[in-house]
Amino acid sequence: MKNTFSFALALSLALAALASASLAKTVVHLNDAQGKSVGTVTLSEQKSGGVEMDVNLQDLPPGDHAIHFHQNAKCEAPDFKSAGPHFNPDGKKHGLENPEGHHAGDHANFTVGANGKAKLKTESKDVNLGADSHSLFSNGGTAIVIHAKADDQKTDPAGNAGDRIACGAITK
Ligand SMILES: [Cu+2]
Ligand SMILES: [Zn+2]
Repeated sequence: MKNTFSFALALSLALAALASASLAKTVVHLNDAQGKSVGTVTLSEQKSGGVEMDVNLQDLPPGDHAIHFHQNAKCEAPDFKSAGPHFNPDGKKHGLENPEGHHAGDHANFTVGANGKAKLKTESKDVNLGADSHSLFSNGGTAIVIHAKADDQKTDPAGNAGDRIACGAITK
């Protein structure tokens, strides 16, 4: 009887732990160079590994833009250089098409519509919200940076993507 109870308790604790692990989620608030909010990217850890990115941005220049995870959770306007280089726990080179790549922080370009808005769901398989070296919370956190131009996906170290026009810190 006592054993059955302990087993049931252990099972429910394990299930509760599993449920909370699968719900790891964080909302990243992005600001532009003038310090104005341009919306959010909500990150959700996926059971299959990787992180889903629910992008909800506004007041950005229309067209294709690079989006990356950068190394530091520091977004100091106006140039956002404080965010550092691309998140790169494996010491690789830049670009999804680079044979020596790619940084874990690299990502496909996204498009801002004529109305200045971007609403999409995308995913990065190279990062997580856990505790290992690929966690976006590593070393005090990382940042999402949006650039003025598209990423060419091969030029090291940053894909010729131009100025950093928006930034949001990723911290616990
Ligand atoms: Cu970048
Ligand atoms: Zn890169």
